Amino acid sequence: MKKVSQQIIKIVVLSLSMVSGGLWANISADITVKNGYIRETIPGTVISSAYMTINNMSLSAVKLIGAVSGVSKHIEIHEHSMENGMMNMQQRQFIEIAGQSSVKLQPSGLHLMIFDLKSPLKDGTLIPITLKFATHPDVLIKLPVESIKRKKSVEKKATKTHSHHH
Ligand SMILES: [Cu+2]
Repeated sequence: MKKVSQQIIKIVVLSLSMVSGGLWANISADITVKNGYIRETIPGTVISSAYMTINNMSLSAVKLIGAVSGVSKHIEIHEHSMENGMMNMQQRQFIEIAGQSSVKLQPSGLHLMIFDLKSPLKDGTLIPITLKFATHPDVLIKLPVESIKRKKSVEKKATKTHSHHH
């Protein structure tokens, strides 16, 4: 009887930690994606970029080797870097995420570059993206489209309020 109740508690704790992972937490067995978003398309352009934190909870390293989505036939892994005081953007073949660690894709750093958008991405919509790994099953995530303006106000709010774990 004691064993059973302990197991139930474990399950409850596990599901609680998933919920507290955030509204846009995307769960697979050992890879989670948090704080993801896609930039709203700037009028007159057909590109966008996606940002997120990819957490690898397994003991071994995983390699993100690409991404696919219905909104575009062409998504690349990119990295911004400073070279001789100039901002440079380079394509990367993969992003390695060491065991039990995470990698942050963020403005002015690593990002997914989305080319040739079939239609403009609108603020507030959710875009499915499939992340491809070298030695791990695909991870399907859904990222909200956010305008630069709204992203800034959300960040402001987040620093003001404490997060509550229910
Ligand atoms: Cu880029």
